[in-house]
Amino acid sequence: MPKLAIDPISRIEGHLRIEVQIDEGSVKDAWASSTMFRGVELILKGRDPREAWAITQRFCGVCTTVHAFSSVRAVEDALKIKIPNNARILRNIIEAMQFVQDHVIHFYHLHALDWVDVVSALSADPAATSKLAQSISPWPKSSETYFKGVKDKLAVYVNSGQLGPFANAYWGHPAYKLPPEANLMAVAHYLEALDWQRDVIRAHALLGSKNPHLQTYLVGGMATPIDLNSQAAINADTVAMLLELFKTAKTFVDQVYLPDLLAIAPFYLDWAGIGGGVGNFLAYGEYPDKDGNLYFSQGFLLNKDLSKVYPVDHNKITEEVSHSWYEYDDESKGLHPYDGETRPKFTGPQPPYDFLDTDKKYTWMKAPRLDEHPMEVGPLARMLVSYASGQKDVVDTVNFVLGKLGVGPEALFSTLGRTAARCIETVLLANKLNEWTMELAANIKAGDIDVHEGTLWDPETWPAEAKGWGHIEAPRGALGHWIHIKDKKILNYQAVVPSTWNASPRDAKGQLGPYESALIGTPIADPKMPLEVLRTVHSFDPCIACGVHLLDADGRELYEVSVDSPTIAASPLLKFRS
Ligand code: NFE
Ligand code: MG
Repeated sequence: MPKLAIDPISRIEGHLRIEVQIDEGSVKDAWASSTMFRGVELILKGRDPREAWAITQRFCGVCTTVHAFSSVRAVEDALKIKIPNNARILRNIIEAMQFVQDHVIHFYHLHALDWVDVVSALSADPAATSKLAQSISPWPKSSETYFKGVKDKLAVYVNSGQLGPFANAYWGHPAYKLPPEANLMAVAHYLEALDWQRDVIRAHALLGSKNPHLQTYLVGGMATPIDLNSQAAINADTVAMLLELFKTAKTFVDQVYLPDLLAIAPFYLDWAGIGGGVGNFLAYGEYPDKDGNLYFSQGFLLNKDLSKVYPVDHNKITEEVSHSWYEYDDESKGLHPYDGETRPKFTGPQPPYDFLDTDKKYTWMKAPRLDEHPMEVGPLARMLVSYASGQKDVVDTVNFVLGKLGVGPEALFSTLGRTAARCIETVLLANKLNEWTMELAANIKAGDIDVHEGTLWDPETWPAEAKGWGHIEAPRGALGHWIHIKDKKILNYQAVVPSTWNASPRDAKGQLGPYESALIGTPIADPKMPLEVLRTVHSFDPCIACGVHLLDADGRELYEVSVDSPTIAASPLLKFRS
């Protein structure tokens, strides 16, 4: 059977290689390989647990904030610290703003061009595009003149041969189905979203001094002071600016992102039957209210069965390495993150090579499992777990979208379902931003300006040894950090992140990971232009930087990296000393 390798898959963070076996026009087998290797966790050992967030946040520059939150929560769990109400609200606001920005960027800048043919937009009629845009949304940038301007700008790119962000795509591929006017409208929104995301993320600068990598996290709460009489603290002006930014955020989500999804999806309803994947879905849940109830539910589903939500027991989470470039003493089973080991051992081919030896080890991703099940995590997992749990906002919004598309809940188990779920949760969180900011303002008005629990800050108050689990929902899914503290220092630290779950390779039992499983059955019109593979892989929003990291318990020097790489597929160039 012919095999095909796509390396690197672009429009993602980091380096991902996908190998597929194609027969009779569809994918028969698939392998996901992270070709990138990093070493951030290495420097955590021996450090003060209170500063781990500042280092772990650097796992990734795309999902900023999430590794900081997971880290402070892991320490808080270990030391039994309860954070003040205002800190909870500030965390919800920062995290939800991260989701809203990240999901819009994903839809327009990382995923839309799998569905939108930019070159076709050049044959659009601006008047008809205006009519289309006005028929689906009250968004004001919709005149004929406006769309003519966008078309002219695009023509300059294309005619000069300098496609910029629109280079390296399969323009004209038969799997593109949108009429030219829908393509032009989507290209206009692609460009608008670039400006929008830069503007609205100023909310992070207000609450965290900068973006990415906010600076106001703190074990025990937040380091953002609240003081109505200070210009250097959260005050009435800050609240007013946040509300204004969140209005801008919500308007774009409601009037551009959601209408675009609903306008584009009907042309691709066949993708509601493609890309279902492992069918098991895990969500840790997120966004606690003042009583600790989560806005998005926690739980897991098995075999696409929405009738039963199972409770999550983190003690049943393991990581396996039977197909990963690491060593365990016994590779027939996984290790819980508290006992986690990361002993890299690269055994892949040296370049140049055509294909990886996928019967053996073939990736830098470990294989996380929950009670030995591979799990999909991310927006679809969150929406399904909340939907199956009866969370009203989720049920209503999911049903609204399904109704508009004329499909049932079974359509969610697909590439299109994954992309729709991301939009649905963005709509919900864009609403909550305003609500949580008003909740914060009401607390401040009532005289509650507490943001940090200080009594357990002093390491002298800590037990000699403690372990903790910090979890959060990151934009790409369930994220956990596990910390083992001994004598006030970090003894062991492991992160099991969303893209590790989704980009997981096979395990010792031969069970495929979510990307791999989702690719099977994908139709391929032309193996030389595997657009369809990109659609399904991108629907997960891969981030390889997050998914690969390393901890060497002994602090040994582990590897040398050759910098004269002829390609950006780095792993075959790694040379190990030990
Ligand atoms: Ni680097 Fe991340 C998110 C985390 S993905 S993007 O969302 O954690 O694995
Ligand atoms: Mg890890």
